[in-house]
Amino acid sequence: MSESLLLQAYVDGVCTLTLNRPQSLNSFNQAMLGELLTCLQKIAEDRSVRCLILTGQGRAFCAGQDLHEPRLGLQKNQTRADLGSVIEQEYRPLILQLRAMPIPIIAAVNGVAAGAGANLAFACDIVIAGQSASFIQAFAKIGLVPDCGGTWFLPRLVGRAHALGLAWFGDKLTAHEAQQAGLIWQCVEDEQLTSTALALGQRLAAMPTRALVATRLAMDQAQQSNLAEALLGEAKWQRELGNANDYAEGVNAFIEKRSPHFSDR
Ligand code: T3D
Repeated sequence: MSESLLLQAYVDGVCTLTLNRPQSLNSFNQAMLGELLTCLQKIAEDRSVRCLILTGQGRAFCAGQDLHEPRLGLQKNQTRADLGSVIEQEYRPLILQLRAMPIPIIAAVNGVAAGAGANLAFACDIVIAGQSASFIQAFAKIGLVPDCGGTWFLPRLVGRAHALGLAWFGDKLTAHEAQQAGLIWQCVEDEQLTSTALALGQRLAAMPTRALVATRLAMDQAQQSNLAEALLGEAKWQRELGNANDYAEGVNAFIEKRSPHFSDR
């Protein structure tokens, strides 16, 4: 029986998904792309899951597209795949699904994250990495532009000058450098990565999920708007959240000097 390309574990409302092609540094083949998308869609519907952690099996997080995959047609005399279609039909839905998840998402980057693998991590809400992890915008080295949202995420995370440098030179950025550059939230000891990710996941799972997700959406929308529009956007979110159970629960818990129990999603 073939082993699953995606391992799943559940603890206290936190789901951990582990990319499981360690022999190819968890690079994406068509099957793993499909499995990940389907799994995200199921998790989005599962109200018992309040936080998602994405990580990799073995010594890598994800090395991007599997460059050995026969369907790319890179062998002599083969017909080349239309990469535009691969991106449109497989990677784009995956990134959009991640960004639309109704729960917070943590990338626990356990090793090298290259190409689409790096930008998969940057599509997550909080990125933490083990000290021996690294990030590589590998695209220019093989004659491509950053995909999986790299052209959108990188300038927003580190500004145009840094983003272009990262994309053109494709140099390896250590986890520590990535943290210094503001690309990721936290760099931790390798041995602490799993426990830190789970602790953050449990903390987020106990928080008001709808407000966390609304914050992600409001920030993304504010990037496209002027201040007046952003203020209106905030009013729209507060109107909606102010009518939700979690707001009343949070305020009541404060007044009654007890821990809140949030349940909205
Ligand atoms: O193409 C499309 O459909 C469009 C979509 C594009 C999205 C993309 O992601 S483009 C970018 C693709 N990824 C890369 O270009 C990264 C290629 N890999 C590397 O540069 C290096 O492997 C790493 C920097 C990630 C790690 O280096 P290192 O020295 O630690 O390991 P290694 O020896 O290079 O690799 C170990 C094994 O993993 C090796 O297999 P082997 O020789 O032991 O049997 C290697 O072939 C395999 N591997 C690593 N990356 C990939 C891969 N196999 C398939 N695809 C990979 N991307």
